[in-house]
Amino acid sequence: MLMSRHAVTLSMLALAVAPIAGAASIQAQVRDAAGKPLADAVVYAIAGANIAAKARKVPVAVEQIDREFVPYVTVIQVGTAVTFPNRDPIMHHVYSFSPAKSFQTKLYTGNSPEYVFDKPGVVTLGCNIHDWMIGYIAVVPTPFFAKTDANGAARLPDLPAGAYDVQAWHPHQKSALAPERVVLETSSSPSVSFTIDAPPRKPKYKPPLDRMKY
Ligand SMILES: [Cu+2]
Repeated sequence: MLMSRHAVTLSMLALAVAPIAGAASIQAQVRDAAGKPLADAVVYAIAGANIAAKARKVPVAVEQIDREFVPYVTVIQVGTAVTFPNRDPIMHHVYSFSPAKSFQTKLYTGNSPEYVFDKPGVVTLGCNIHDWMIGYIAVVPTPFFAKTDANGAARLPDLPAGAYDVQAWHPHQKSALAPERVVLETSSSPSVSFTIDAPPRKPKYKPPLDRMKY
């Protein structure tokens, strides 16, 4: 009697943890044309039709710090809300003319309004006051995304088994890449690598702060 009750409890526990234990992941390595690790590349996986994908729409902030957008590259799922907090003691005027999301927040300090990015695509951010300020938001139609670190590495965790098209993008890329087809077994963790011909950022002239009007 006691043993069978114990057995039931254990099997229920096994069921409850099964989806996490069985999840797969993808390790991505991105390099530039010279073979060097490429940071700030976006890697995302488009799931096959029969894969249940939970939305990942945690609101994000793209800050302005020391007259730069931080982070330089942001990746979000379509439908995510974004704010643009200005942490500087001077005003910024953030805008985008990109088709995926066009908006502007006129001269302000502190918090900005919240904008929902409801279309996939690349959004280029600028500031009307500070010509050199530039940032990017990649709006992707999937909850499975990551950004490469300084070693050019990115990991897509907690993926249900199935087929995916894995895509890489970088704001400096000279041409678009073809996706890599990856078929994930339960608990597997395959690696994919991408080479993106993306020259380093060439920052525009940024005048010293004491010469600025704003
Ligand atoms: Cu500015």
